[in-house]
Amino acid sequence: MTSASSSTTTTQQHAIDVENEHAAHNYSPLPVVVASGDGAWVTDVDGRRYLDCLAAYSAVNFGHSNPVLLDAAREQLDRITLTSRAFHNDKLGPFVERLGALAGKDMVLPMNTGAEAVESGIKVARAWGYRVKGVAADQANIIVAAGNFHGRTTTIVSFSDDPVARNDFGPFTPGFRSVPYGDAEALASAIDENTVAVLIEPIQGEAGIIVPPADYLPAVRELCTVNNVLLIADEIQSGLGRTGATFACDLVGVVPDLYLLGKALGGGIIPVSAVVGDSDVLGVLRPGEHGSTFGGNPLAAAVGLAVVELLETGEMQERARMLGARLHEELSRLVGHGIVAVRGAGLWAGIDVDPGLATGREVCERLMERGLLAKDTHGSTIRLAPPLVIDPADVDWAVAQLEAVLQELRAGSPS
Ligand code: IF1
Repeated sequence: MTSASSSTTTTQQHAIDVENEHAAHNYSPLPVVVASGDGAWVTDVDGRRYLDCLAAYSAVNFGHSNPVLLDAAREQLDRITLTSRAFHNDKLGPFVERLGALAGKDMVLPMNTGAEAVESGIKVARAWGYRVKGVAADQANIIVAAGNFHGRTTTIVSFSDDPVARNDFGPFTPGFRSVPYGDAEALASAIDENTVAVLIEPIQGEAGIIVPPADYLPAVRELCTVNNVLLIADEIQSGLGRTGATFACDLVGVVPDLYLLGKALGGGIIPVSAVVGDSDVLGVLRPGEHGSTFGGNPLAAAVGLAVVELLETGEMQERARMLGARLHEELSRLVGHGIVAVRGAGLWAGIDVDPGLATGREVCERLMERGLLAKDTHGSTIRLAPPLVIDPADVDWAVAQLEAVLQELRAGSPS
């Protein structure tokens, strides 16, 4: 039995057992059963509180039960929630107009999940390649980066290099080339006349919050421009305030041709995703070629518009910048004391635990015992990505819990 589950109560264990018996086993959650949330904190079925330092993989950037977003959702719930795109609805226009403006673009393709935004970006890039760039039929290729995470569909896992994400899910979709992340020369050699797009995370999330060298994305932008190739930035996790800017691309002054957005765009309430670009690219889509029953629905648009309004003030980005600086400064003190390296930007940190000390999972279990929820990745890395509404004192408290767990582990004491 793990140290974490030793404190699992009967109420928790019952909920876990029912879920395990009837939900497919595609996850291995920490043994905590969350029942409610407010801001950066959640409460379990026994009334214990935890600081949520995962924020649903950044889908809850603006906090649990954000009152402004809930009000927007409630107001729309009482009017109309779903119309389909067979008709117009009075919320979609304002949403796409304001989201486009936030990104400095004039067109938005509304979808639901992140994977759908990625799939949509791929389809748009291919159609643009054939119809605008003049690539011969079915010859288009798209360049991606090693270590990428863009979602779970069969096409997207086709260009993943994570065996767990791909094995036994073939045959795979052709038309993708993978190059090392952070290496502009490798990318330059991979481009040919049939390259229609480079699809990239400005900061790689699943790979362990990998921040590329500062000159990398500008070099990729330049290569794309010179070779008439679309730059598609997957900002599904890095965008919408997380890194201290509206988009992670802003941190290095890069403007992609297409932004892929998701997660926080739905305010932690419903899935809302989008491809955002200019009409010379997104305008290639013609009626009937692409769509979604739920994409652009009035409830999604109302929540998405409220999210855009939150971001228009710049307040959330500023919080992420200020508190992120504090988080990274505090974390850097732990390097050499059980922590090997810390990476990230804004309120987003990838922390490599000394593999001789513990696995990332073990650290997360001990953090959970202390009332902090975080998630491991790739064995020894843990990620912190609290809601941007987190109190400054809670940032310090989170680092103090990590420090305490490291001390326990170094002393070899049980939790
Ligand atoms: C899972 C990670 C995070 C994403 C980027 C597209 C998508 C994601 C950059 C797809 C999704 C997720 C989904 C979740 C775990 C997760 C994740 F650990 F795998 F890397 F966030 F850190 N682009 N990320 O990060 O969006 O279709 O899920 O809405 O799949 O278990 P989605």
